[in-house]
Amino acid sequence: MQVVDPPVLQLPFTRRRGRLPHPMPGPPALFYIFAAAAQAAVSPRTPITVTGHQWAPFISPMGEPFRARTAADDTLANWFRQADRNRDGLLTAEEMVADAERFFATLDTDGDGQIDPDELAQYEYEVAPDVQVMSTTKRPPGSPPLAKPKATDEPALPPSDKQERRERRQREAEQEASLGLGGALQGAARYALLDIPEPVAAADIDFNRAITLDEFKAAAISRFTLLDRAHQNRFTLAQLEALRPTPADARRGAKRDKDAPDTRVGNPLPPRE
Ligand SMILES: [Ca+2]
Ligand SMILES: [Ca+2]
Repeated sequence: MQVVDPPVLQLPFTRRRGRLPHPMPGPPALFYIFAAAAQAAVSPRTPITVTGHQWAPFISPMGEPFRARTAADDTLANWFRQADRNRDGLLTAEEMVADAERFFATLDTDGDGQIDPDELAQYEYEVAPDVQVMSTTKRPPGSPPLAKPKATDEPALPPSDKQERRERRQREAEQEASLGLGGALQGAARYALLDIPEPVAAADIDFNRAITLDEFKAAAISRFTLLDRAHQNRFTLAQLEALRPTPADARRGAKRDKDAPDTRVGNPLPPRE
């Protein structure tokens, strides 16, 4: 079964970065396909489709989502085993670069050697809508749904006031999230080992809104260095497991102790040459 996020919560990175090269419907106009209703949801204008997923994916250091098919699926291990090409249980920088190269080829759909803005939009809307900042944080595979929030003691409001208040909260939450306030992890960082909300766009070192293979490979090396905390030029799956964010880290609105050291690993941009 698939579930979708409320359309109003979609705040993709690409729309915030500037105008797209072709007209694209705003989030409220987007089509959301439920597995059961896929056949019915067809538009003659073929808008971009955002597909919701029930469970949290694992998002690889380069931004590739790995989704659980069953509650027992270990999505981090699935990525690790795929990237560990010689199957020695260790991931090296070379293997991580090779993995980045493979994923890059799937994103560069027109094969011109760079991820263009429209290909970036395709990544953010279709490949990994989970990276969108205001999308609802998914629960780990197999975990039970969260209990519904308790009814508050607030007096019942007329529908218009309620709506106004909801919209105001929504605006405040969006603003807080876009400013990185609140301490909760953002976008892909909720499901990843590194604190990089949009791992593909973050590889655009020269900010020209296109990501070349060289930029993507440089990002892979930089991210490998961040993950290689023991400085052994390799790491194991067990070492990565320890870096996974907990559901509490990922919860929107979760507050961090202001005096606590920030143990999240970030700094997504490789050094300039
Ligand atoms: Ca290996
Ligand atoms: Ca391209």
